[in-house]
Amino acid sequence: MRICGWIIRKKVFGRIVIIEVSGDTSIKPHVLVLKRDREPELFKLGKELDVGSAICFEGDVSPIQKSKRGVEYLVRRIDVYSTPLDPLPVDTIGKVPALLDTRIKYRYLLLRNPVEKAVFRIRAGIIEAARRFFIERGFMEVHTPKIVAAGAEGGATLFPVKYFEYNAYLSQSPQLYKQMLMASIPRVFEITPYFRAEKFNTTRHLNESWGIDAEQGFIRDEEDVMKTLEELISYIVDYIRRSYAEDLEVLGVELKPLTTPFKRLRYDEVIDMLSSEGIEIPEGEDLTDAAEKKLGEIMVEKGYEIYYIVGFPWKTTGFYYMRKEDGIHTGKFDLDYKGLEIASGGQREHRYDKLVEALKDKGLNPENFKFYLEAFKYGMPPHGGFGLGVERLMMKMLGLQNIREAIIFVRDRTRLTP
Ligand code: AMO
Repeated sequence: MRICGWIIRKKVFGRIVIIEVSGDTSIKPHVLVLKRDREPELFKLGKELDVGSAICFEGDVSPIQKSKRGVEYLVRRIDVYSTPLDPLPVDTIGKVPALLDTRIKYRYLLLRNPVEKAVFRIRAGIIEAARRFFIERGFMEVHTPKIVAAGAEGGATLFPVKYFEYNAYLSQSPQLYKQMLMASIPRVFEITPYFRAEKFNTTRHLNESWGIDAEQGFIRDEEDVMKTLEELISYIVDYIRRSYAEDLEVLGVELKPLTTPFKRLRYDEVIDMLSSEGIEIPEGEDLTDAAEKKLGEIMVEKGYEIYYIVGFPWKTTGFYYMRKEDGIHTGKFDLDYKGLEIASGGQREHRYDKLVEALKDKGLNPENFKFYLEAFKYGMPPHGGFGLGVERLMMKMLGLQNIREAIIFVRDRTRLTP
């Protein structure tokens, strides 16, 4: 057996050297036990090797297993490929805690630590699960442009890009494109970055975050979409519980399965609940972060960790949501998990004339959305979809306090490197 990785810990006890190697074949380290009397050459080499070195070893699982930290090996050969030029700037076994700033700067090194690695193995598992879920249900994976001429989620959060002689932006959301595809493919999904020029520095916002987006056609109303989303999330949670049990254990996370259907709360009901707690939401405004948090506390107390908020008033939503017959409410919903919005979506307006009216009503110029509107002229079915934030879902599944713990390379208000 030949295993490769990095030395994350080394201990010398008289005639024994114990080396822990973090590789990619297991979440826990491989423990190399080198004895002076048994393998004198390797013992000598082991004593000299620095923490941080990149090595490969050949050996077999030892018949005696004493270490609680990982599987012990009897070693026949060690090849050293690279040794650190400087002492490591962070502790890759996590004994010496580092400030968040340092952790973000050196996350690519910290990933040698099983705890850190588990977070991102689970992230990969979430993406893997989502892809399986959609494929099993006949959704087709698509890729839409990330350099765009118009945004769907409000002008203030667009990053401008110079595109030859044109003004362009980085895509905030695949919204317009996934809707246009409803003219030909009734079920699509995309796993995509969102670029948002939000200036605030919070524990729940990134300027480059990732979303799991879906759109489905021929729906009756937003309930069809909510069913897909709740099934997706419970599928992801089950998949991680089943396939990443060791990672959850390393993180000390007890991930509870979720039962569907999720609880539904009406927006108006939420406003009343918050009001009786002394939090007033001005008429027609979206929930603030503090209001969301408070609602989360109330709901967790009632036994609901995850719940929908439905029936958002038109005043609070994007232009593309379907207005209900009362003219006040819409088919927009949010999905909140322990007091944090992790997804939003809903039924869209698919009727050309109403959509043009909606753009104007929101003070947008239909001319800028011509390419999008065109798609609604040729047999657009009723449709809806959602965007689920990957990092926010991770925060709540794994109990991470800051969204920056859920992405390897962070893009926020002050970080453009590494
Ligand atoms: P929305 O703007 O609510 O909806 O975004 C969907 C989800 O994406 C995540 N998210 C973010 N996560 C971290 N930092 C950010 N700056 C950030 N912005 C968004 C959140 C949020 O719930 N087009 C619609 C979706 C749809 O209707 O299909 C949209 O983008 O988890």
